[in-house]
Amino acid sequence: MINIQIDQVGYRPNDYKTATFRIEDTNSVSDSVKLNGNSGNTFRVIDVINNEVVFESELSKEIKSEPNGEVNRVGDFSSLNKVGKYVIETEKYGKSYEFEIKDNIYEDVLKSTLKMFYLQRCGCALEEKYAGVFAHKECHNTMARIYGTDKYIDVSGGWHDAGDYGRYTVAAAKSVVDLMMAYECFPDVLEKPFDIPDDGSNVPDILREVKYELDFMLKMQDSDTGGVYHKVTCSSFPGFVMPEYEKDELIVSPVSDAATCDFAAAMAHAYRVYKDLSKKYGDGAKEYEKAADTYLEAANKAIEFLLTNHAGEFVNPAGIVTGEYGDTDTRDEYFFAYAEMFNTTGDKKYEELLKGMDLAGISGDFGWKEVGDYGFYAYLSAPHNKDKEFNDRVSAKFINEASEKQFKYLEDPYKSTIYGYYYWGCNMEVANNAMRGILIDRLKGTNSYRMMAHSQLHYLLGNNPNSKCFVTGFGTDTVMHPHHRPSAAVNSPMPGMLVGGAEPLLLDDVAKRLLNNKAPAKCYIDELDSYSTNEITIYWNSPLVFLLAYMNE
Ligand code: G3I
Ligand code: 9MR
Ligand code: ZN
Repeated sequence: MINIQIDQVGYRPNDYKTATFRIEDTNSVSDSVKLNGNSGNTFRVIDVINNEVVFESELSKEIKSEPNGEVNRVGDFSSLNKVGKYVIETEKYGKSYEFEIKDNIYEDVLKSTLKMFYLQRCGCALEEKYAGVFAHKECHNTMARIYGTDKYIDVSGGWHDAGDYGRYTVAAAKSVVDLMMAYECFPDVLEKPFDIPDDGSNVPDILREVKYELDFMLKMQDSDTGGVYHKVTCSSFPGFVMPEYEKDELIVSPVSDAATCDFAAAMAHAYRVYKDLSKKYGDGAKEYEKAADTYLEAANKAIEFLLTNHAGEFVNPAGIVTGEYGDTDTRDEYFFAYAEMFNTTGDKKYEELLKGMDLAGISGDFGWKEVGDYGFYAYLSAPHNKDKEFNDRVSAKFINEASEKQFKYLEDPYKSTIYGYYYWGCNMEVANNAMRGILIDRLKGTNSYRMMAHSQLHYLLGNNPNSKCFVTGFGTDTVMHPHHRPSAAVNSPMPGMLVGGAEPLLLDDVAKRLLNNKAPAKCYIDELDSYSTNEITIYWNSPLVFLLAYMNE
């Protein structure tokens, strides 16, 4: 067992770098272990090429950590900024995995987490040249039946949501908005290609890939009312087959308010990103600019629906058992929609709608369910004249919630912002929290979330109590059995996917069987059937892309 955890992908020379030492495993009463060894309050970093000690420093005092089920110490080696290959060592706690310090260390993992979206494409064939063993024939291209009717529509395209092949509007919206924000914040980094089929347009791969999803989303809008269908799936999940073998009837589930709001928000945002692309990328981008107009029209139609109708909360209709993505509180979704519309159009009418909402009741976060932070950021970053008093209130709300999260990270020996609060897909929140900090720093022109952002990435890439690099294809102890149908079908993990992480409620049979008695942060298992801890999704990857783009700046 490795008792010294580090970022297994490595560090850039000037990154914030801490290693976490497990000195006692108090995980459960029955398997409590006291690690042996002699005293030693220091740790050393050894250059593995010439076996020299290049750094030595004090360990922190002991920290008893209930959520991790451990007693830990922490070693800070941020000031070691020499490029090289290293291992951390102590007499007492053994060795870490080897790791590198290098410029551009996160280049490949960024490329791979972006390529993941292409590999999740639905409705088209994936060529071997780009997809390797994940190549497949066209999938899910039949007309889809609108639930409860005998009307069929074309909703082909987009990305498979996760380990399953459903396509869900609220999940899609989060993913595209994260990726667009990443491009807006770090265009130079994200203009780099990531090996997807060319279209001769000179538009960056990331925007071409996002358009693939946006164009699918357009098809999910009911052309009569402007309302947006919640999802398209078969009635239940298939076995572990490649996507073209899921051949059951596709069913479009009813329109929901959440889907319509998130759709309006994403489309309004997309208009800003796509409208002027030919200035930067030449005439080949004209077609993208045309799409931008379509996105704004679609957003307007969705808003019309929202102002005059209520589709209500989504619950799975009888007979449909795929992911529900239900939400009982859609105030944050409305806020998101109106704020993005305000940012895009500058129309005061949207600011009035926002001001008419009770801010205190709007839940923050960058989730599929809680989307308030997207709304807050869209409002705060809007380039128009704003109501100063309201702007201050939104600003306070966005920033106060962030500082609570930053505080938690300082307490955790593994420096994670989700310390003591793990749930299905919580690795997303790790990336989300970093993204929020980075966005706040950009709004304020500060650099106060730098260390927090760095350590969130280090947590995801190996500095966690599971000793696991949570991104497939990377790290020394990497995820091998994600709950992901294509990976299971070809018996090899598709690279570049972030898994969900610890879920102490033990919500699948494998977790119930194997994680019983584990400390909350250790309720993770690299098993195919553990969908509550080891699945992947497009909207867990998307904030990670944002964070990695920042780390590649
Ligand atoms: O909203 C509550 C929050 O108030 C509470 O503090 C927290 C702590 O447990 O839980 C929150 O609810 C969680 C909810 O997600 C929102 O985050 C539930 O516990 C949790 O069980 C629920 O998990 C969702 C899961 O579906 C089951 O519904 C995941 O977020 C969501 O990512 C996942 O999505 C599935 C799709 O349905 C199907 N496709 C795969 C995808 C990934 O597993
Ligand atoms: O594969 C499904 C995954 O995408 C979902 O997140 C999860 C929860 O809805 O369900 C998975 O499907 C399982 C189903 O719920 C129960 N029978 C076994 C299925 C595959 O593991
Ligand atoms: Zn498909």
